[in-house]
Amino acid sequence: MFKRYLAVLLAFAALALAACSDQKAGEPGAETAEKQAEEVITISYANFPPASTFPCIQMERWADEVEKRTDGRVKVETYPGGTLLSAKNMYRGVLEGQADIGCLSLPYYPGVFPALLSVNLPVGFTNATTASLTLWDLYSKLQPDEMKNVKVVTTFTSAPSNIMSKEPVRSLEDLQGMELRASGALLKMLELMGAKPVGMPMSQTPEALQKGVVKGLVSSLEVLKDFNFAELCRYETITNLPVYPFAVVMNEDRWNSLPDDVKKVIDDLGREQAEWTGNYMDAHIDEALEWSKKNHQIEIYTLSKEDRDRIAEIGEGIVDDWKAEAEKSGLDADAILRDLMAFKGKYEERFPE
Ligand code: 3IO
Repeated sequence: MFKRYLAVLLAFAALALAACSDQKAGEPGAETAEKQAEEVITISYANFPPASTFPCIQMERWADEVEKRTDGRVKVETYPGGTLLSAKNMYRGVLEGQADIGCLSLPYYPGVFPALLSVNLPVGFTNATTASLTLWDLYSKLQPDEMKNVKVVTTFTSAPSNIMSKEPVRSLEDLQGMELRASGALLKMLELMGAKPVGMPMSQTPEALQKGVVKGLVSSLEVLKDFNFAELCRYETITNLPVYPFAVVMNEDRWNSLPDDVKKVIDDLGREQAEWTGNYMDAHIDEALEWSKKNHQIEIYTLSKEDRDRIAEIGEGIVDDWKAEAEKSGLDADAILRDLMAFKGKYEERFPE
């Protein structure tokens, strides 16, 4: 009896020893590296507008590309429509790690991103591809302090902004006192043009239009289809006002925790994604306008030379205001504008209107 007990005990001891020595015998790094390679890394990505809109279309494209290029080792969980973070909570939520990645419309954060908000100025961008690549190049060159607490994954912009309204705006005269939703530099511009600008994120605009809090909005025209704004805003006025710059940012600790090969996949995608999104936006605007004409019989107006000159004059003042603000933040505003215009010029040649 005792002998048998001893035998079992010895067998267990032998097994335990074998297990120990096994672990010691193996190369210590190899097993963990192998495990890491098998482990799926899940990254959460928050976005504020509905899934059908361009910031979310580009998010799904980026997620697919990252999953493909890492052979499925990275899984990106996307949260459109403010289901994880709302427009105004996005930046804080990423800094605090509630989401790994978040999509920021920079004009929603006055004073927070002074250098990159130069791309929100009335400098005459004619398409989203040019503006998106200009923003990416400007970010890459400046590496501004305002982004030092996050990893910038990509950047892009909307297309130039135009007026979409419930009542026709055929001239600046028609605009007087009209409540229009906008954000960023457009607020001051619209005020000087005689409108009554109301600042709010795009995600709150459908309700504001429904309730009559605003009589229209100022943004890129693809929203006529993607939010079905064409139903309420049948009148569109071409103004070629500023684009909205966006940055997709990642929590810095989360970024630092990623393996080098995954970091490389994400880094390699940054500029490509900016161009992809610009292309998507520019093509989608044409499609959305066709759809809106067909389904809601929208009317499109252009302004007189006189009104356009007046808007250009107002725009110069807006640039001066930004310069003063940027200099207060310790930035070399003239140098930033010079870089911005140089990148813009380069891409305009490659992507003419
Ligand atoms: C925008 C924002 C969210 C969804 C679709 C959009 N199209 C253009 C914009 C830019 C804009 O107006 C904004 O508020 O960021």
